[in-house]
Order: sequence, then C-alpha cells, then structure tokens
Amino acid sequence: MAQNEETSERFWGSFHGPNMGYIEEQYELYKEDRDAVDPSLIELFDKHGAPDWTKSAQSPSRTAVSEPVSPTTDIKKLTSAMRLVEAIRRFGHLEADIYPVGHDGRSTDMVDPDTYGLSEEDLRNIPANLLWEKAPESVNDGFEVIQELKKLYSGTITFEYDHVNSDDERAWLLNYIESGKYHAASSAENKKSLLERMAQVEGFEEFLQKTFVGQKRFSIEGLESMIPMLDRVVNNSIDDKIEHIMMGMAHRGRLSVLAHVLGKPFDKIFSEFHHSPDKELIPSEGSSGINSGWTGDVKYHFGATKDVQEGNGTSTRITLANNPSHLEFVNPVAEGFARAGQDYRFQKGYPGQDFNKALPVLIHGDASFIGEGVVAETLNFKGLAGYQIGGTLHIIANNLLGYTTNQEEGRSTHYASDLAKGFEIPIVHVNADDPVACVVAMKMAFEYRQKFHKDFLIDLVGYRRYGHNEMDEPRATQPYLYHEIDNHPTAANVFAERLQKEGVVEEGELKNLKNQTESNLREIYENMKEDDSAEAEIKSMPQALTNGLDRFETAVPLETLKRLNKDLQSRPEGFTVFRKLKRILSRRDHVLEEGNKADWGAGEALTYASILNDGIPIRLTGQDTERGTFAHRHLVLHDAETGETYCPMHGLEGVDVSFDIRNSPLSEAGVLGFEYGYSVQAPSTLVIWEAQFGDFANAAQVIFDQFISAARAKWGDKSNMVMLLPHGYEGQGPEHSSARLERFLQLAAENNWIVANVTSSAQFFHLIRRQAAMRGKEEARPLILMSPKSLLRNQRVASSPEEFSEGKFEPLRQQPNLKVSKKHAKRLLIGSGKIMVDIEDAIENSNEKFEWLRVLRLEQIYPFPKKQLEKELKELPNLKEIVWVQEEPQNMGSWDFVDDYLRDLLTEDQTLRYIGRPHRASPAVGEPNVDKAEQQQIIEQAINPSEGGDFSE
Ligand SMILES: Cc1ncc(C[n+]2csc(CCOP(=O)(O)OP(=O)(O)O)c2C)c(N)n1
Repeated sequence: MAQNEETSERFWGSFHGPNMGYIEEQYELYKEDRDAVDPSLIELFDKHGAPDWTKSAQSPSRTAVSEPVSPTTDIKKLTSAMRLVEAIRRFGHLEADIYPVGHDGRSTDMVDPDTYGLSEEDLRNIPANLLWEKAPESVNDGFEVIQELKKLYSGTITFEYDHVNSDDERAWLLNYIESGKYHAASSAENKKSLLERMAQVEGFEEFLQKTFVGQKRFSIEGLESMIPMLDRVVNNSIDDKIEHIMMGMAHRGRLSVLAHVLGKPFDKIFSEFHHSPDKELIPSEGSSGINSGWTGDVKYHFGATKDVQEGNGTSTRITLANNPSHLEFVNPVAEGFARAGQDYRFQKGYPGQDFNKALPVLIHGDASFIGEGVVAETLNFKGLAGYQIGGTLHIIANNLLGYTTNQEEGRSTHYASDLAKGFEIPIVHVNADDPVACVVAMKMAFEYRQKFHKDFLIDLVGYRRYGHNEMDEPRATQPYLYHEIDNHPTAANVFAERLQKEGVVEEGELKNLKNQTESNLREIYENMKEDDSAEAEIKSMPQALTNGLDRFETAVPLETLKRLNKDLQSRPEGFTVFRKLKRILSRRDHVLEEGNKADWGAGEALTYASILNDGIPIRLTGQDTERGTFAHRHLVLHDAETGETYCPMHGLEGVDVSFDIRNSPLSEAGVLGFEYGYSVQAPSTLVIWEAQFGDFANAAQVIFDQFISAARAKWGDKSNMVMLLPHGYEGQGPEHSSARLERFLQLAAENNWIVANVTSSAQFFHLIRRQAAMRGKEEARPLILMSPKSLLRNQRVASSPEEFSEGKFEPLRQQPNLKVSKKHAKRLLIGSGKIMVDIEDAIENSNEKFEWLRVLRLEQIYPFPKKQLEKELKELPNLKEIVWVQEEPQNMGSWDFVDDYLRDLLTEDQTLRYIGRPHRASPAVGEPNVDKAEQQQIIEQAINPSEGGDFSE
C-alpha cells in the first residue's frame, strides 16, 4: 500500500460516531462546491481524499450512529488544531526569541490557541499523531504538540520557508527542523570550544579598543557569533572537498573575520593601526597573502586569502574579496569569483561547471541588504544558467541599525531579509547571543546548499555595541536602545552563564580564556618591531604598466583565418538556419578572398575565433548579446524547425577552450560586477561585457569607479576585461547616442585602463587580440571600447584580408582614401570614432582636393599616443592649426581630455580649435532631423577651408 494511502487510512480511521456522518455530508458538499465547506476541511479533503468508509459498500456511518461521542473526534476542534499547527510553522518566527536587545514588542495572535477557540483540554484530547505525523515519542497529545512545535519554531532560532515552492525542498526543510536534527544537543566539549572562540573574538576586539583608542574598526561586538558560523562553513567545506570559499563582506566585523578566519597576522593588523608602512610580516600559517596596490586602502577594506591544507592532500582556499566603501557592490563580484572557480574552460563549447569547486559566502548589513538594489540584482543570478553558482550562503549581520537610521525608517518590510522571499530562499533568523543556535543555522544552510544547490539566508540578529564606528556616539540618536545595550552582557558572558548553569564550565572560565587572549595579543603587540619614525612611503605603479602595449603581436596568418572562417560558416548536419538569416550569414563565406572585405560582424567573429584558436577561453555576455542588440552578431543560431541552438564558435576544429556566450539578465551593476569578478579570478580567460547602449553602463557606475578603474591601484587586483559600449550620434536621442565617453576619460590615469573608439573591423581585431594577449601579465588592464551601431553595416569600416593577417593595432590612424600632402597640409583635423567615417564620406563626395588637409583618427584615446602624434606633427612643416572634431557636445566626449595633450604639442604659430556640438545639458537632441542637421554642420565646418581663416599661400 502506498504510504499516502496508508496515512489517509490511518487518518480516517480515527473518526467515530456522528462525526462520520458530518464529515460524509461535508464531503458530498465539497464534491459539489468546494467553497461551500470550511477551508480547514478543504485542506483535509484535498490531502486525504474521500473518507475511507464512504468507499465501502456498507456505509459504516449508519451503523456507527449509536457509538459514544468522543471529544477527540470533534472535527471542528481537530481542524482548528491543525490550523494552529500550520500557523506555528508559518508564523512561529513572529514571536521567536531572536532579539538579544531591542525587541520591539511585536508578537502575533496567529500562534495562540485562543485565536482558534482551543483550550488546553481541547488540545489534550487530540492524539499527537493526528496533528503531527512525525511527532517524537515523548509527545503525547495535541497540547504537547503545540508546546514542542513552539520550541522548534519560536526559540532563539526560527525559520521562514513558506515561500519556497518546491515540495522537495519544503519537505526537506520541515523534516530538518521537526526531526529535531537542528537543535540536537551540542556536546559539552563543543560548547566549551565555542566559548573559547567567543572569548578570542571578544578579547581581540577589546584589545583593539583599549590599545588603539578612538580608532575606527567597525567592531563585530554584538554579532560575535559570526566567527564560529564562518568556522563551520570552513570546516564543512573542507569535509566536502570544496576547493574555494569566496567571501564578500562590508566593514562590519571585517577585522575579526580577517584575523580569525583568514589568518591575517595580528601584528599586521596592529601595524595598520599605527599607520606605519607595510612591513614584511610573515603571514600566519596558511594565510597566503594580503593584497595591496600602490595607493592602498583603509584597513577594513582589504581582502586576503588563506589556504587550508588537509592531511589527505586536498586543500581549500578561502578568499575574502577586497571591498570598497560602497555597500553590497562586492556581492556580484564575489559571485563572479565563484563562477570563475567553478567553470572548467579548457574544453570545447560551453565550459563545464562543478558547484563543489567554489562556495560563495556573502555577509550583508541589515540596512543595506534591503536598501541597495544591487542585492536584488545579485539574488536574481541564482537560477540563470550563465550566472548560477549552485547556491550562495548569505548572512545578514543584523545590528538593528543602519548608521543612525532605525529599521522603521530604513525599510518597509518586517524583516531585513524579506527581499530574499521573492527568490524562494529559505530564511533562518537566529539570536546572536546563542552561538550554538548560530552554528546550527549555518550547518543547516550548508547542508541545504549542498543538497539543492540553491541560496540560503541567515538573518543573524544582534546589536552594535558601539556607534557606527567607535568614534560615533550612538546615544544621541538611539538613547533607549543604547541604554539597553549598555546593560546587556556580552554574548560570551551570556553563553558562559548558560554553560555554567548546564554544568559545562566552571565559574571564572570565561575570565581565564579572555586573560589568555589578552596576554597572547599583548605579547605579539610588544614584540612588534615598529618603526614609527619611518617616513611614509609613497609608492608608484609597476613598471610593466608604463611600458608600451606595442610588444604584443596580433596578426594571424591568412590561411588560419580562412580555416577558422570556413568552420564558422558550417552548421551541424540537418541544422536549419532561419531563411532570412541564412542569406545574411552567407555573405561571410567569401570575406577573406582577395579583393573582398570583412565587415564588422565578420571581423568580430574572426577575432573571437582566432583568440580561441590561440588557446584562450572567452566569456562574452550582455543584454541580448547572443544575437547582438543591432542584429549583427548571430553567434547563437536557432534551428528554425526544432528551436535547438548552435554556436558556430563551438564548431572550430582544433579548438579546445570554451566560448561562453550568454544573454544577461536586465542589469548593469550586478552583471558588470559579476564579469569583473570573473575576470579577476580567471586571468587567462578573456571576459567581455557588452552594454545594450553605451550609457546604460552608467547604471553600473559604482563598479567602474570602485572596482574596474581603481582596483589595481588600491588592492593590486588585475583584470584585462573588455567592455563594449555602443556609442555614436545617429539621431536616436539622448540615451541612445552617447556612452558617456568623457566619464571614462576623466577616470583614466596611471594606465588603469585603455579607452578606445575604433573605425575598422581589423582595428577591432587587433585591439581585442591585444587584450587577450596581455592576459595574466603585469601589463594586463581593462579596455573600455566605444563600439559601433550604424557602422556595423557600413562598408567603410570593413577591412581587407591583409589588414587582419598583417600589422597590429594603430592607436593613431591615417584617414583612409585621402591623398596626403604633408608639405601642403595647413590643418590637421583630428577626431575619434564615427564622425571620422562621416568625414571620410564627405571628403569622397566633395570635388575639393583637400591638399591643405591632413586627417588623423585617434583610435586609442587613452593612453594618448603622444609620441606618434609628435612624429606626425614634425612631418607637417606648414601646419597652421590643429582642429579637434567630435560629434559629442563640447562638455562631453574627448575634448576636455585631449585639449591639454594637443595644446602641449602646438608650436608658437599654431592654434588649436574645437569643432563639435556646443555645451549641452542633455547628450543629444531628440529629433532625428535636428541631429542630422547638426552633424552635417560639424562635418562641413571640419572640412571647409574658409572656416578658421584663409589658408591661401
Ligand atoms: C552605497 C553606500 N551608501 C552609503 C554608505 C554610507 N554608510 C556606511 S555604513 C552605513 C550604514 C550601513 O548599515 P548596515 O547595512 O545595517 O550595516 P552596519 O554598518 O549597521 O553593520 C551607511 C549608510 C555606504 N558605505 N555605501
């Protein structure tokens, strides 16, 4: 007999007498109109089907009429009790003991028997197993069921999983909670070592407080249990042979995490409080390094790595990502780290993925988790094939406050964690004063992640013993809360007292443990050979970054390119490409034949194919990137008959590395952070992110500002990732014209990145191949590329086969198709991107000879090719003026950036002039005709000899 039937039979078997008649009647009604019966009965009939006796030939209800009425069988009471049980499971958290301080007094009637009209006697009359199928032996009746379930759901740990839709997961969670597994008594030994750990954490923070009076450290105090929780993650990861733990967290408690989890040496931490220069301090065992760039960062932003070696030869590496002040933006970065750690890229096609290779752990603030949108963007990755990482463990370091802002001012939800519900993430709320419960919560989180490969969230509820930082006075803004905190014993004290009561430790144990910690730290501190008199050392960027990028060879033999193109043009047998697309793609068949040219789409495909052919994996993502926003790419084909997909990059003969192309979710900050993180952790892979239109990238400004442009200088993190930002004035209005080039140029310094705007498919080919070639090297740096829109279909940017098979990227490029008369040149017209193609067009369509005009394209704006331009200028003996031309308004584009460089190169009798749109508040006009007229005016001015004076000899 199936288990369900058995359960239902047992269930119906408990009804006697008149109740059977009532039930039967109700069941008939339910069959006719389910809404006509009490909801509790609907639930019952849905679950157990028809009452057993109605199935047999003889209706026992009639024969049983004379049986005595038992209160046990009062169906109303029973269903009410069942509703109460369900309410405890769903709402028990509302009256759980999860607040060490600051409980706002909120509770709920939903878990009160009175609400259901149930007395103790009513409940005692119901057999336990009617209410709770798997009730422990010791639980005898309904009343005890309620008591026991309240202990499970409303103690110092509580659960929310009603929003999880999967039956399997719900059953697992329910079983985990109700089997008592989670609250199984910890051994005395475990409790003792937990106390020892709590004493170390508290002792460390107190030592810093006493020794470095008034210095910021964003102490963990009030949430000390976070450390044993992380210990649990590390130990479980080692047991499960997880290779990487990738952590992201903000300032709160970071020094404690660095010291206790990442093994950052105490003396290193102390020396940073002295503001003394970096010393050659030896990392503690396994701690393999603390990153640093040449301008550095404040101590509570640095990350670290630590290798934990196991006896059996396996090892787990713990990485804490460097973190900027901007809260929560590290989340997608750490997720990108994890995905990079899980992907196997040395195989054809998409990369293989092993969730067990990397486990991400994110620690959030309670105010920022609910407040910062990037959190939602990150949570949204969890089920997406290109981004999922088999589950992240989230901890909210919930201290009830955000700076000086109270919870009710900071969010509209009941819990800080409520955002996670929409993503069906199970949530545990746990009282930070109960380290046993905290560790148990983490054990559950870990097991769930390993079983279902999905996210899990722990809301660690504690408080903040000091102000936002240790110099802040919180009593000015939260006097009541801090009155309570001031009178509240530390978590270690609360725990020690409990263990004393349980007879696990003696009185004074905690004091001894803390004395040990204190004397250990004092010894380390006193033995530090600090040299406070040492001059502050101003460091500079590595030599490699100052070298020219010229040394990378990027040409590819024509034969190789032809072979790759042939493979790109083939399809698996029987694959039907959509008719219209087939025609478009077939144009690429002959692009490498003599006399032909490869347009942007063909050149781009050859670029990626040749990089893969060099053994370098590629990950290319963005909104609608598989097809390309402007329908030029088509690197994922859809069989017109079966809908199956095929990526031509996966069919390249002899290529054994992955090409991971993905349409991204609609996000910029989240996805860019993810790709950046991926590129840092997978330095030998070329990571490319594409914005749909260039200026949508400004929704990811924090990632550009805090990570991509500055991470190397602050932290030493290297990335060679590419960002493709469509840019160009084509009459599409304010948000579809400019990629806000000026912002990237303003951030350009110390060779932090390359900013380019190229005008041929071969230039793109060499530039991107150069990015790939610098992978993992000291020269590595990101590339910001203004990518084309209308030029994608313009034959003027198509390149001949030799342009791919010879030469390299040219930062400064001659205007094609213009006869050059260096001797007669009076005006040097210089500009960047699409406007130069428009000018090429205008020159060709003009009757003018243009002997007086020299035109150069600045294809790499940063680093500015000063030497090449100097050389050019030397060859123009009669030059009168340099004219910068751009299609962007004067307060945008490159003008402000190039102005200084160009002015520096002028001789006394030369002038510098700007031609372009005037200063504007909005980047482009809305009306296409106006845009066209403006563009025409700029072009005419640029090539009109009378503009700017008479040049006649
Ligand atoms: C994006 C961003 N906005 C504002 C701040 C300024 N700030 C620093 S800490 C803080 C409060 C954070 O509260 P919470 O997330 O609860 O973390 P806690 O500091 O309380 O641990 C604020 C507003 C910031 N660092 N980052």
